[in-house]
Amino acid sequence: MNPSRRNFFWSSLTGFGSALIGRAAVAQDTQPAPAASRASDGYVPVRTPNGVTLPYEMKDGVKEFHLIAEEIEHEFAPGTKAKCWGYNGRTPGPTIEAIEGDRVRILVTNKLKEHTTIHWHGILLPSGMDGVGGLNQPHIQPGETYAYEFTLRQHGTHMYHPHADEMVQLGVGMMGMFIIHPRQPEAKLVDRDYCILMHNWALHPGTYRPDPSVMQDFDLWTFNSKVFPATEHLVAKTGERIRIRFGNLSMWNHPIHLHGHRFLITGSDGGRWPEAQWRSEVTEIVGVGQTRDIEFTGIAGDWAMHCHMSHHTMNAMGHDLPNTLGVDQSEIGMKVAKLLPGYMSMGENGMAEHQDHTMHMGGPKNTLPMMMGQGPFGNLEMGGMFTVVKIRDDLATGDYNDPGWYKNPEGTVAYKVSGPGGTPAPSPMVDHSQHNRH
Ligand SMILES: [Cu+2]
Repeated sequence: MNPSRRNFFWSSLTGFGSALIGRAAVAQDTQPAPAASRASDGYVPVRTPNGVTLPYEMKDGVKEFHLIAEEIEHEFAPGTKAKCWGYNGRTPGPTIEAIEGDRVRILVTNKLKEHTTIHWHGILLPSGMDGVGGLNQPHIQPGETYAYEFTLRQHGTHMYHPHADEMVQLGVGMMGMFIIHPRQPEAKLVDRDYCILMHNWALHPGTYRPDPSVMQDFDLWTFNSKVFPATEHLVAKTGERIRIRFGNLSMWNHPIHLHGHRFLITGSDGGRWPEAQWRSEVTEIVGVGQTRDIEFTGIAGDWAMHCHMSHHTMNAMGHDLPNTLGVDQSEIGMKVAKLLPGYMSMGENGMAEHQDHTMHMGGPKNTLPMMMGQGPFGNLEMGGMFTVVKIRDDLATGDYNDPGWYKNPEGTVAYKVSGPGGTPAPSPMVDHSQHNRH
């Protein structure tokens, strides 16, 4: 970014500069794919995978946003829909994005059948704007619109959610992210800026509404309310500096693990940390109610990024299965299947076979298979909080389109040496176009 140009935007919080930023935000909402360039925006707009950024209007120097709390139909992945609650037709609600020093007004219209409020999680503001129903304000009744208005006195990765009937309203999807860019240029600039809000859901097999009373035994673990393989892949160019901002409004802590890179933890809802506090990690726990920013330089490849709680990368499953590992069940399995069509136990040798079984065995209605996803080499056997970070040499700046699977350079794929399958096969992903040039 060009700091002098950016200073121009900061010095003109009303007027021309801000109007430009406002248009970019609207454009990003209607076409979520490309982020505008730094030069025209003053910052790299945050991209919310599977989501959108909330547009705003400049009104007398105030950025005015509008959130509508309402019931929605949400698809976690093709095959599972549910009646959830969210904002502006989606869960999570649109990402609010602004700059330190901005004055913001957020109108909140309640189209639910019970009262609600919004709490601006981690944001420094007057007590009466903090959104705890009964403590800081009267509840927003059905049909009412309230205005929250405050000046942003900080930067960082923040969240918003109701502070009214919290267990229910959060449990069925009401939440969003609130990103505040710093007023001064960051010492180390990023080229791509992603945000992912994590949640958990108890959508019992065969049902259509998430059960908000569940405390621990959740069925669906989501990045921006999607489960793999419906989670959007994160795309970047080799050598770019990438930031991913994680927020956690679920009921578990999530150790987020990125393959192929060492990343730095550079910030949180406390803003961007002083560089001396940055830590080098490959896994970082994002606790309940916390946010964490990670930054790294992209290395070419297809890299898994997922929660390391292994049940959190599975979709709906029963957790009270008898442990049949090492037990030959062929005879008993046939007997049970006669009584219970579609019966599937944990396998004798493991559960990997389940992804293939789901091709021919019907599960309960509106329920995803436990393991899903196809890669270039076969079944991924994943679900839930899993996605792929795709980093490519030949990507244009600001191009967020899915580049397809990585073409591994020759000699860089694990290969079979021996086994019952006969002659070792050559790597299926050799890039012959590259090979021919050598
Ligand atoms: Cu997790």
